[in-house]
Amino acid sequence: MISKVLIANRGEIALRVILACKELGLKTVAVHSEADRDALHVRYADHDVCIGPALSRQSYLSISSIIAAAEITGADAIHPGYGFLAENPHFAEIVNECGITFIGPTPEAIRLMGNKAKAREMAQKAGVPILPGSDGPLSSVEEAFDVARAVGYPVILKASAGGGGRGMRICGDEATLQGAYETARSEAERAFGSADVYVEKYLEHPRHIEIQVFGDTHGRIVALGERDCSIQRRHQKLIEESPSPVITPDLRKRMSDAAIKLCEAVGYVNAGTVEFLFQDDEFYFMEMNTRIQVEHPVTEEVTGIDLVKEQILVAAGERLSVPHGEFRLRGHAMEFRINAEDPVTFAPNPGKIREFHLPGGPGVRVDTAAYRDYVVPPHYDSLIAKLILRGKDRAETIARARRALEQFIIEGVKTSIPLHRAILANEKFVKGDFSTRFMETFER
Ligand code: MV4
Repeated sequence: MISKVLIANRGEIALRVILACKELGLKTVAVHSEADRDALHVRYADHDVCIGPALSRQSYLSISSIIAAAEITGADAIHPGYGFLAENPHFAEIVNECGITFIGPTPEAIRLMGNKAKAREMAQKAGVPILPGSDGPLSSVEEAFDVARAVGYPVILKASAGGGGRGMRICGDEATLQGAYETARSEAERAFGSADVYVEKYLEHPRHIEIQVFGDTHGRIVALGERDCSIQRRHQKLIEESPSPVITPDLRKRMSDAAIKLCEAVGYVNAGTVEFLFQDDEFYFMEMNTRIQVEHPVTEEVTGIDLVKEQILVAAGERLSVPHGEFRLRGHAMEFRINAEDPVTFAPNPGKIREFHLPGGPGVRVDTAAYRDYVVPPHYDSLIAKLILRGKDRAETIARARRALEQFIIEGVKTSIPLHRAILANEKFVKGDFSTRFMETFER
């Protein structure tokens, strides 16, 4: 069993995990940097340990400091949240070797899925549809030419060790591919420590649809519906929703079966997400994330499952609480990421929050660790709140989103609230008619 959980994270997700622990009757340990002394996750935890200076590398990314904090406080489990060390297989391995329960998948699963070329190969072997492209990493530019000629231009070069949009290159013809190949390799080497790149057919206007999956240590794996995350800018998601306006029950079933097949192939346990590109009624495996995601509340709202509590219980060896048999999504949910940033340039806008008033009422949930007079530090990502709405259908959810964004008062820092209001006034968004390129042409 687990009795004391250290949360190796900060911000809203650290608080989210603490709340789950409290409901399970578990003790909590917050770790924090020197910049986060006044953070809410520190206030709400039973114990807190300062693990280093503001800089992430010296605090939230410092494996030795975090392990030391766990040893000192007697924590018997560590929840990594998202970002920071959440998908670092080395960290998961060390946690396990110290006799501490890592609340997440095995280091092997994290490592396998962290290699995007390998993940693609495993997906193909498991019978999951992938886009036509190279078999594993490319060994020469000539091989890239051969594959591109076979699948047809445009193609996309991706770093094997990349992911989340980093280290990608779209090539419309052979000349572009010639130039991009070496640049992509050297960039990948510098950014990820591996020059491996692979190539696949490029889709011009896909939607980003991801399936929430969950495995327990008794060999059961379930799929908990999809999230449509197509509304994003510069690979930062802005709005996520479930169900997707374009996914039929038949497609949901087929995508879920595909996601489960991949999980079975890697012996997946705990929470995960299988990402797909969706275009012209076909879906293709993109990558798998081996963590709880920022947008997990959207799934919680339509399934009624507390995914974070489930993560802890499954890590403690319990069976999934999800009932067997027919599975349905109930109503509709959307999440709006509220960042402390300039709504036009998207540049981070840290500083003191002078006024902070949360929306409430039916169907409204806000996941945040911010408060009035809180100073948003410049050292970390700019997410200060997630506004989550639930409704009986998409129309009611949108109506709630509009009024909740009107009700939300944040002063002192610029936020993405005005941008969200503008998106909610866009006819195509309201119709559900969009792709991942929506923001490229979005005009306010
Ligand atoms: C693609 C693609 C089109 N075709 N792959 C971006 C994030 C990374 N996970 C992979 N990405 C993409 N891969 C092929 N073959 C388009 C994207 C993409 C994208 C995907 C999901 C959400 C937003 C996106 C924005 C730009 C590009």
